[in-house]
Amino acid sequence: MTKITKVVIVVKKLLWILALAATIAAAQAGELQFIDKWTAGELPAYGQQCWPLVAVKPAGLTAEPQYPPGTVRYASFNFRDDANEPVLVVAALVTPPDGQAMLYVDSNADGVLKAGERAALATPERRPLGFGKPQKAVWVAPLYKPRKRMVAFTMTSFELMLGCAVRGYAQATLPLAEKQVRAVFVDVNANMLLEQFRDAVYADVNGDGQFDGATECFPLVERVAIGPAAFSFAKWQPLEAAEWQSAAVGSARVKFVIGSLPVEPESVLATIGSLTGGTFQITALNKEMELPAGTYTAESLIIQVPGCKANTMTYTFSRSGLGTVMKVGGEETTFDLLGDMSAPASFDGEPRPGVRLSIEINPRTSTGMILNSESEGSQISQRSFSYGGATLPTTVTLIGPEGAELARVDSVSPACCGTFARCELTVPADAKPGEYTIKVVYNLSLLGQNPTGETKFNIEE
Ligand SMILES: [Ca+2]
Ligand SMILES: [Ca+2]
Ligand SMILES: [Ca+2]
Repeated sequence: MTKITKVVIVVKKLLWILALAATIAAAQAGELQFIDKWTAGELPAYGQQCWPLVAVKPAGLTAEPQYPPGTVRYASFNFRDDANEPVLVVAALVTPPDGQAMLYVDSNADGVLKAGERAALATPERRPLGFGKPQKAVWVAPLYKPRKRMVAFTMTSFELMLGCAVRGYAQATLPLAEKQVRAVFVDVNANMLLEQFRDAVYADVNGDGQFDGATECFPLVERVAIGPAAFSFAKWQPLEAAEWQSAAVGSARVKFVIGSLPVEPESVLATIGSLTGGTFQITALNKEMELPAGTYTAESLIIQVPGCKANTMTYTFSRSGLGTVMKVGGEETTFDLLGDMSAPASFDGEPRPGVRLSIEINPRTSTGMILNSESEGSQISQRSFSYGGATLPTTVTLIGPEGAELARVDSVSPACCGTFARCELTVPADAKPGEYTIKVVYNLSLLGQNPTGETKFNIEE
């Protein structure tokens, strides 16, 4: 980060502290010093979390006060400190047979709820703007870990969850063209960290002093394009010390490839999503195309390759969770849509000697997509079979504690290309206690890949 950027943030922080001092001076006597407004200018600038209310006492809660008579239910809130370590805060909601519920919050996160940690009912001006239904009670309580904060709580509509709102934002100025523009980084998920894919940046692009939620709000990703400029953010950072850098603007030429493909595909249709909005379609591999600078993910891929018996095999992938992202505008000029694939397996059933385990395999690309279907023939709808029948050379084996192969898949039905997603494996009746491994080698040789996966389980004495 440049010196100028740092100076701007420091100056802004000083201004903010001055503004805060004025607010504190105006606040009622006895008001905690860290009470802040729930807005940054016109912007409701707090994040929200919701956690289920449960009857079971949370682990880590070691002592409780003598509650008034009523039903006690608990919720645990997860915040993060500057090292991204979780800080759990427990709340107990006591509902008397008739009357207003009471909330206790472990403000100092020491695992001890004290009678003095009973949260106050919020006065109308202490309620975060737009938080909770107007007819519902809102409580406020201080939080000392991971940082001093005022936190508001309310029950969700169905009374099954406790919602929490934490004031969480950092102010900054961002250089857009020749102007300095006011910006606010908001901790949307209220965990006290600024994180990519979770939090947001508001920038007053048109300089009217307001933050327009539709056009001036940007998801916080590694590279955020705002108006004529772009900024990069770390994966996560403490909200209190939010930093950013200027990033490349404009567009760049990139090439989409599947490095493992042994042959020319018959056809390709890939959808690439930009993290700042919009999608692009790729219909050819190894061909340069121009994309606006930004961060992209592979959203889906349908690829047809020559199969055995002169048939065409169609493989369909779609996004499931995060994976490698593509950054256009940096050094990178190619993006492998599949990358190195893996074949994680999961199983149903209690692993015991003699038990038949039902195993599911989900071949996964390093770009965060899973293999949804493989079908034979040129029309996907024509002869689609979910992962085909089962046979070798995809192998699923059970490896014993001493490293010996103890079993192979039981249910096999031959299929041309030898791939499958589900199978059954029997744990030998004489299996000894120890650690066992289900080992998968998945056959995707038509795509030039043989992804593997391992799942371990223990058989107890
Ligand atoms: Ca406590
Ligand atoms: Ca956050
Ligand atoms: Ca504006």
